[in-house]
Amino acid sequence: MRAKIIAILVCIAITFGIACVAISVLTSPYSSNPHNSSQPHIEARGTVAWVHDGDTITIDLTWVDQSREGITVGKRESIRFSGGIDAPELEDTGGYEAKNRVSELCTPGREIILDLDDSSYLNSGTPYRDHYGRLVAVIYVNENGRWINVNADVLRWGQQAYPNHDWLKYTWMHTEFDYQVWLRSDYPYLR
Ligand SMILES: [Ca+2]
Repeated sequence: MRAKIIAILVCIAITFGIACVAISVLTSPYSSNPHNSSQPHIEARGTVAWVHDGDTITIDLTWVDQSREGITVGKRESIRFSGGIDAPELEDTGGYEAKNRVSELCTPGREIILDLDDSSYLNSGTPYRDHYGRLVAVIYVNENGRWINVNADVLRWGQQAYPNHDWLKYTWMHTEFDYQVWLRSDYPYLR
C-alpha cells in the first residue's frame, strides 16, 4: 500500500515537473514570437526612448538575460550600433538622413530586441560596453511580422545613399558580428 502511494506521488511530481518545464518554455521571451520561426538571438529587450543619430539610440530596458553582467532591467541605456559600422555626425553630409532612417524603425515607445556584443569587452574592458559606457549591440525591430536588423538596414542604405562616408570605419575593432553577412543579398533580417 505504502509503495503504491509513493509510486502515485512520484507520478504526480513527474507530471508537475513536466508541466512546469512546458509552461516556462512557452512563456520564455526566447519563444514568444508570434510572427515567424526565424527569430534572431535575444539577450535583452527594451523600448525606444529616442534616436541620437544614425548609429546610437537610447532605450529603456524591459528584460535582460540573467547571465548578462552589469545590465539592469528598468535602466535607461544608450545603445551604440555594433558590427564596426559608423554613421556620419549630424552636422556632416548624410547625418540627419541617417538619423531619419533609424527613426523610421525606432519610433519612441517601440519594442526592440538586442543581441549584445559579446566581444566588445576586448575593446573597452567592460562587458558589452564601449569606452563611453554605452551598450554595444545589434538592434532588431519587428515590422509586419518580419524581424529587421536596424544596424544592417542603416549600413546597407547608407552605402548606397552616401557612398563617400566610411560606413565601416570601426571594423578593425573586436566584435561578435560579421557585417559582411549583413551585406549579402540573401540576408534575412531586412525590410
Ligand atoms: Ca551576443
